Amino acid sequence: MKAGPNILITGTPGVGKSTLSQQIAERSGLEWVSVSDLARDNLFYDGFDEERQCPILDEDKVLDELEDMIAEGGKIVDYHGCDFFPERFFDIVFVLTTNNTILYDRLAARGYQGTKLTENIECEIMNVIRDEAMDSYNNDIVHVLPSNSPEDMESNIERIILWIEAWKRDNGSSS
Ligand code: DAT
Repeated sequence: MKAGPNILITGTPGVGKSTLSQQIAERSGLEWVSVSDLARDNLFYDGFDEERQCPILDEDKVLDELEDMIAEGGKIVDYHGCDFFPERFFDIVFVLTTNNTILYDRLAARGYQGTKLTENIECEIMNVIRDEAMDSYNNDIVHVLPSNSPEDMESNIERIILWIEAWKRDNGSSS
């Protein structure tokens, strides 16, 4: 039996995935798995993207590493992409979205500039990750959540915690 549900938190960089994932992990006891950190710590890279000045993710190595974790259950996986995970990995998918002027300020504060900044803002305006999630998973399990303010963050945390508790009740998990 799985230790808990497996949850995917996705969205454009800066929408609040890691903040939300960390909070849910603290409050629920589920384990937060940041795919970016996993890749960085294990050097799961396959070359370097000169244009974007960032390493290219080795998706196969990431998936190999995630396979056992997902089988165990109770994982909150956070990544700014979602089409390369097998559909069976997740019980539910949350796509965070942020108003583009707010996102601009967050990414600028993070030091993003030039193409990297505009590409990410365009990604959000064009709903790229939302559409990717809708195309990759059963739409019944994909939920789009606004993440503009601390109030949004709090209500998203509460909503997801309630969902986790319901999942545990329905699946007979005592933890
Ligand atoms: P991500 O992991 O999606 O890249 P993050 O969790 O690092 O994003 O958040 C980026 C910054 O924005 C960080 O300073 C926290 C802030 N932030 C995130 N979600 C927010 C929200 N709903 N309201 C206010 N600030 C938020």
